[in-house]
Amino acid sequence: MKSDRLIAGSDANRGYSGIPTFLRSKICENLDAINASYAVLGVPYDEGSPFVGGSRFCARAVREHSLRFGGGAIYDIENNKEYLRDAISSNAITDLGDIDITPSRADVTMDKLTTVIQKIIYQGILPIVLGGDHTITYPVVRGFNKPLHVVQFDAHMDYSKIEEGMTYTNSTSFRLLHELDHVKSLSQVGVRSMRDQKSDVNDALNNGSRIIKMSEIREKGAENIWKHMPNGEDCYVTVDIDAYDMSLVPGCVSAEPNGFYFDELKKALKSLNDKMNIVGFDFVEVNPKLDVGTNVTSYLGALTVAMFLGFIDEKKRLKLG
Ligand SMILES: [Mn+2]
Repeated sequence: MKSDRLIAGSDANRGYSGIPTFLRSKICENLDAINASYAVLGVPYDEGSPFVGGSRFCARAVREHSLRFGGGAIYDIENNKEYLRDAISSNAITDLGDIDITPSRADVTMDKLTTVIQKIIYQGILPIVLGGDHTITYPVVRGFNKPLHVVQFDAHMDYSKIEEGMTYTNSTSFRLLHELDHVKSLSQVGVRSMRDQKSDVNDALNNGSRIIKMSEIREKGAENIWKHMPNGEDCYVTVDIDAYDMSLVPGCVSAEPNGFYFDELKKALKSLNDKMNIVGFDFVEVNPKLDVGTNVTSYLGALTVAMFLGFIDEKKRLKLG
């Protein structure tokens, strides 16, 4: 360690110092010339939350807690692997900052989000989108121009009918997304909330959704739930923090019991990445204002995002040889 260093910059190794970009990646301000393999984008939007707002601070909190992974890699002692070391040192990850929210104009904000996603995709870069609430997944997936499968990790269906013109909410996102022509399939994993409506579940099933309940995950094992997915095809993944068990996520307004434990979600993400070609993912619904003092929910979010990106990056590097 250098002792003559004056400023904790991009090589800072203390979680509380430095400017919080995701994993201390470099900021890119020119959307039309992104020089990276992975682009992190924040969407500080929570106007789609019908109960307690505050998830607009999710992206910022996840970035902050990502700084706690010092040492230039994500190390997993379980398999003695370092993830993302080359990606971090070669600046393969960049941080685009946040969508410029237009308050009370969800239509405008979500159009901006779709436009930015299109720009990222056009350059062959994999987007990593940090919410915000779960509204954001529909405008993100709308920005993809090729057929893909969507996997949603969530305690809830988010499949409500559009009522009173409320298009962009976190409970309608997957009904809208499922109607997109290029969405080849929707898998809804970990759904268990007893606040969901039977009619919405029926609609999703009738539209071809594959709902994978916790009972099925525990019976088969989290790594054995993807038999219905066609090998190697493009897949977009969205992780709602409330997929995790209520006991793990005090900073989430919609937490539910009987959810994923960390090792289960880890296995599910790893095996999904092994089987499919992941073309992008988002992470949503941490509400730092509700969290406990240590902000464990934001930390779990940063860990989940960094870990999943690590799996994706490892597979890409192995392919390249
Ligand atoms: Mn959700």
